[in-house]
Amino acid sequence: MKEYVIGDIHGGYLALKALIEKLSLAPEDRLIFLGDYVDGWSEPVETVDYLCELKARYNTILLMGNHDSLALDWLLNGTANDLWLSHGGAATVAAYQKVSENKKKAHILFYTALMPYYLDSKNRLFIHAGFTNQKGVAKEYFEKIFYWDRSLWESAISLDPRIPTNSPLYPKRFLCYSEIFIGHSSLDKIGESVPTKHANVWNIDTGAAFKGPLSAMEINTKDFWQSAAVYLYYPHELGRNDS
Ligand SMILES: [Mn+2]
Repeated sequence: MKEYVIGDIHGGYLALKALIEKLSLAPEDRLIFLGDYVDGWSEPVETVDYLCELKARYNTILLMGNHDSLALDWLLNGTANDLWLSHGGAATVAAYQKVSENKKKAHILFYTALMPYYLDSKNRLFIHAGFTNQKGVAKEYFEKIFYWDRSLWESAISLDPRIPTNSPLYPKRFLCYSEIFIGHSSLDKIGESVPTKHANVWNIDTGAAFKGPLSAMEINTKDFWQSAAVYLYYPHELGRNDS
């Protein structure tokens, strides 16, 4: 059985499809999606439909991203602030204006069922953004931290690699889990274009919303696969490069 973790998609359905085809999945394989399925490219609806198909065919874990949370809020309550609209939300609003009420209802069920995090039997944590509590996710007070936090990744990339794990200077929250897999903080911001590890934190977000590809990594072997840069599938669009 292979276990794949997949980074932030941001409405880039064509890239997701190309990536999944590269994996040549077997029926027993597991897929773990880190969230941010929407907000960016023009196909959030197709993306969610395809994720539902994958969920029906494979052992699939789907986590909540901050953009999915914002889209759900808009679908349920009509809440659309300017910041969300300018960070990809406008593409999501435009796409949902073309679909039936029944489809919207089905997608509301999809978003509502997304998990805040996933912890596997080997104490590996999967979470969209991060957490702040030194004792781990179960002790976190605010659920939204799980899909908005950037401090976990910031402390991982700024950690001096000479500091041993038993030092009082080593961030205690990293020690809660054998490995932590996140998206949310696009790797192109630190000049990387492939899944990247700092401390025991693996970041799989290779910037699909911007100029990067979409990535999948097999969590045991750390082999990875990528689509082409997502903007190449949407040559007439800007994605989130306009914001
Ligand atoms: Mn995010």
